[in-house]
Amino acid sequence: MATGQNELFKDKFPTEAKAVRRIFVVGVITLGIGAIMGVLQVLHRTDKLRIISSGDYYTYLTIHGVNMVIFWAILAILGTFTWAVPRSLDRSLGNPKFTCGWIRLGLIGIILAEIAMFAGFIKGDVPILGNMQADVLYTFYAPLKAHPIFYIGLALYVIASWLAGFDYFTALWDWKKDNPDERIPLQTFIAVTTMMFWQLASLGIAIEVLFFLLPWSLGIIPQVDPLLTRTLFWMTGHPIVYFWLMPAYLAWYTVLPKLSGGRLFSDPLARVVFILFLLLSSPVGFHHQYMDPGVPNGFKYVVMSNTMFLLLPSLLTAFTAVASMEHGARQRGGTGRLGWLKALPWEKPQFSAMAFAGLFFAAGGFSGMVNAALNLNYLVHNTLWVPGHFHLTVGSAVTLTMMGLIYWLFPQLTGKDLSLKGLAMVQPYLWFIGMTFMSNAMHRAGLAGVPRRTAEPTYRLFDFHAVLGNMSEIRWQLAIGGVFLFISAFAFIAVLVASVFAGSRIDAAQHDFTIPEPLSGPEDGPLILDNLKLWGAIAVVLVLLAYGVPLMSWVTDGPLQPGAIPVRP
Ligand code: HEM
Ligand SMILES: [Cu+2]
Repeated sequence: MATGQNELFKDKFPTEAKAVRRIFVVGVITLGIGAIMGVLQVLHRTDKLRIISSGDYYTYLTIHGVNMVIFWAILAILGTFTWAVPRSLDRSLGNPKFTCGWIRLGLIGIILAEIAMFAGFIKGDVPILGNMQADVLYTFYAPLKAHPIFYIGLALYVIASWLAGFDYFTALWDWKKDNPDERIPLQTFIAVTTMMFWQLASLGIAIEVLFFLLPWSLGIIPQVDPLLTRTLFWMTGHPIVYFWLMPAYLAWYTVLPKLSGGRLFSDPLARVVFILFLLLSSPVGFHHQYMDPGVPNGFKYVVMSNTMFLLLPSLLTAFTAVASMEHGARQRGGTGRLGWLKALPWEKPQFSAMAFAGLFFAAGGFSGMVNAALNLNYLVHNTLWVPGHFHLTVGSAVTLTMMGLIYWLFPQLTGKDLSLKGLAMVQPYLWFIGMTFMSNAMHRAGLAGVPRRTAEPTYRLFDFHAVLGNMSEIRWQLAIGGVFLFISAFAFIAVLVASVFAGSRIDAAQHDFTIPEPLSGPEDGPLILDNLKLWGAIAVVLVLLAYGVPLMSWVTDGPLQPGAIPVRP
């Protein structure tokens, strides 16, 4: 199941290792771009350092959001899976040209979208291309409109991610032919179920961009329906948050137990979790539309109940991750009810980053329950509470886990050791301090009604009391937290750059990068868990039920109504 005890991934699978390195290099660059925009934004809105103009705020915010969650987070997924699938199947992906092709396509998409976003800083028209900008925020739905190049770039990028999925599917098919009676290795199971729900869920965004936003931006159709395009956006926009989380889950289920010195608690439980995500994450996108007038309240209530079911796989994950860590700590000599925590390798950034990520995820889960509750959502909707929530989840649970995973994978992908070890050791701690300040302050500011997505959240020289503390103190915490995060992000980048250029060669014989077998293996769970066709079919039916009803009624009440304005170009 695993690569040979002492053989590095890069020696066993040179083509895949090169692909993973490329994906991670681009991902880390986009993380750096995002971090620069992030710190400028936070200092601007808190009135601590104003070197950008408020008029450009949406340009910064779009570049920040898109680079962080559409580029960095998704590249993290593709890099992780491109490593995990060949590693766990113990065979090459099989078609290097295809792999190289989707990576190039994705890169072209990124470059096009970046050009359109950065053009937002240019005042006036660009020769030939006209008024170029993409100040549309990372949710990019109508009525904000971007230059066509932005939508074309995103479309190519999404297509590249689909092709990546097919790359993993075909590897699994080929493996199955040779191993008809074996259980699918866990890492491949995770990658494949994840790509299945992503392909299903991203149909929403694909339809939105190709049939509505792009033709509208090109001037082919005069207008689009905001409610319809928002719905299509959130059909993808909710499952995408689980898509972002999956490489972190993969790391928590398969790498974290090893880093803690133990073994995964239960493989079948992990499979159940990923099947639940496949089934449940797509039909609940409407919970982002609790405030949309065109969606009936009773329907919103049903969506809320479905959303709450999604807590189950997350709670199962919390249980399994902690149980595996405790098992590891006890193997290392840890004792006591909580005393075992001291026996964990907190000095290793690979471990500490993932452990802090898990803590942030637990906190993010709680604020997420508030977002998901229909009545509480009215209180926090579009306030700074919401960025407070997702900086804990995608901004920390995913980002920190990926930092830890990249530290761990670095020697296996390059044959070199990490340099600047002291800096690497403190880097996750800097993130931990920064995010504790920033997200806590964001949540509290949100409770006090401070809006998100604005350069001027309050009048100058005007202070008011929040639920706890006051505005000027909250703003200081935001600014200090943001600066720590920025330093941490660049410490991570500095460690990687230094290691690429100055890392010493490792002796593979001295290292063990294998992943131990779980305490309870796949054979302890029923075979039906591996029936991906069945789960995929149920997922499709659930999406049809969730989206079919509202879409049908909009069509019959709208264009198909007698006397309605005909659809015209
Ligand atoms: C370098 C550290 C970071 C800082 C200082 C930072 C700061 C901020 C601030 C202050 C906002 C809210 C701005 C507003 O609503 O007016 C924001 C928004 C956002 N951040 Fe971050 N952030 C950081 C890292 C991240 C990471 C790692 C992610 C995800 C992987 C992320 C994803 C987002 C997204 C998606 C938005 C919303 C953009 C929008 O509203 O369209 N950020 N960030
Ligand atoms: Cu959601």
